[in-house]
Amino acid sequence: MYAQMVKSTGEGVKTRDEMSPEEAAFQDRIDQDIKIEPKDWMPAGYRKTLIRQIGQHAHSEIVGQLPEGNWITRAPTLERKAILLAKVQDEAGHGLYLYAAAETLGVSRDELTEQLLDGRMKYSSIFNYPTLNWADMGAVGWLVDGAAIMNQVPLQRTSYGPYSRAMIRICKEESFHQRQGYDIMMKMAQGTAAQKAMAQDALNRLWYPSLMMFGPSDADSVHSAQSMSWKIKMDSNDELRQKFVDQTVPQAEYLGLTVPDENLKWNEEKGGYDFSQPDWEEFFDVLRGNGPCNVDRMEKRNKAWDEGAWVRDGLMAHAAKRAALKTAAE
Ligand code: BYC
Repeated sequence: MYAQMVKSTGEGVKTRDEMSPEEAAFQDRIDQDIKIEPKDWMPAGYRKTLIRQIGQHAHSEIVGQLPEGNWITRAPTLERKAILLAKVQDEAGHGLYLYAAAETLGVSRDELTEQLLDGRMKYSSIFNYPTLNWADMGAVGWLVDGAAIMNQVPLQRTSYGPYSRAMIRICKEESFHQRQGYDIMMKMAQGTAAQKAMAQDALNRLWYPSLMMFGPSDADSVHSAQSMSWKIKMDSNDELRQKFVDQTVPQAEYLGLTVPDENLKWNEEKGGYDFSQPDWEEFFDVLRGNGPCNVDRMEKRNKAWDEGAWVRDGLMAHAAKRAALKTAAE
């Protein structure tokens, strides 16, 4: 139902005949793979879609620090703690590159943050699920970062210059994140029976939420058609989900773990796996704020924002004083 509701708000893709000369020239540049830069003319819808997608992506990186940050103090060895700390710090960096990319479109980081905190902007559904034990750190790195890379590697070629350049660095770091997660899974899967059971349990709980990261099915995706014609998105939600399943199933087999899907089967004809879809009702319910951790995540972000107010105020006062001194000296 929610899918139908959001779908009805989607705008149709204009045909060439419906485009103004400016819009047609813009589409030509996109079709020729010429990057769009901040000072170039762009349709209002292109700017709006980018702000929504990049902003949502930035928020996901920042909120995504919470489920993993929760485990830094409980990592089993000093080495694992240092690796996890570095990964969580990387996510903060990703958020910052992405906020900076969004700022080139005329929206400030503070405005975006306020929209996240009052619920007007989304962040990835996956971060509304809890991380219950150490195996979840492995599964998050392997599956969640694995899904993130699957989505973000094509975005390195996205049409908006600052976004595509941010993606290049982010993807390099995500690749390390995915490897560290798989390494944790390997250790657990080859450990004691209890450790292997923890790894299997983490896979069982995080498999379907990871499939949801790619967004609703193509039939229910509101923005895909327009975003793909503007090359803001390079592949459809279902195409990326299929690639993710095809890449991840052999990795699970190598670990000796079982993907929790009775319908999972190699389909020779299509050259990929047949698999069960996630529970889309659950997905839309999480988007409405009813996931297991939505309330907690937003409380933590609001608290961090409120407690950081004195730092922002201090910086603004310092900047104002410097500006006043500069004016007085001129
Ligand atoms: N979660 O028309 P659709 C990461 C919303 S985390 C929440 O298909 P679109 C990482 C969608 O916004 C990964 N909402 O949308 C960080 C839309 O609602 P609105 C973050 C979702 O945008 C730390 C509605 O559903 N990656 O990297 O064309 C540690 C209809 O969907 C989700 C990105 O953000 C979802 N999963 O396609 C580890 C990548 N899916 O906005 C890892 C960039 C859909 O109209 N983003 N919705 O109210 C994208 O590629 C696209 O935005 C999506 C969705 C594929 C996610």
